[in-house]
Amino acid sequence: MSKTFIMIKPDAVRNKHVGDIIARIEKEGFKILALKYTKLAETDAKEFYKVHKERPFYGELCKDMAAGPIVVAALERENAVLHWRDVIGATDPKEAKPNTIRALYAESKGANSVHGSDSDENAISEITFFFKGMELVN
Ligand code: IDP
Ligand code: MG
Repeated sequence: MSKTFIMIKPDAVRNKHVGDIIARIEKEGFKILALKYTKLAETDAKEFYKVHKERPFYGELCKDMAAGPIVVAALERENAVLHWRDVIGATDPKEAKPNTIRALYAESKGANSVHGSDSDENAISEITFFFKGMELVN
């Protein structure tokens, strides 16, 4: 078993896809270890996405991520990081495979509905970023 961190981004919350995406999480066999509805301050978005700070879209990305409420969760499953990346699809919804979350719900490459950790190591640090001091359910 391994863990991943996922976020339902402001565009998907605004477009009322929270229920669909949580249903998909359960259908894909993930166990929910922690779940929170919250909103990022722009400074927190900058910290969360700091690996992208040299990229041209960084400013817009951080503004968009702080533009409205989000849902964040820590999930557990066999091969959690890679399985969730498969379920969400390519960054650009135009390139995402049919029935992936981004193909179904994303508005654009920036407003692409969901986040998923890219490694086991980043999963742990992203879970800590949002759930520090909180015991994960087991
Ligand atoms: P990922 O979310 O598929 O892992 P990353 O390359 O890690 O993609 O980029 C982080 C986020 O930055 C993306 O999910 C998307 O919201 C945004 N982003 C990435 N590339 C672009 C772009 O070319 N234009 C606008 N936003 C982008
Ligand atoms: Mg990424």
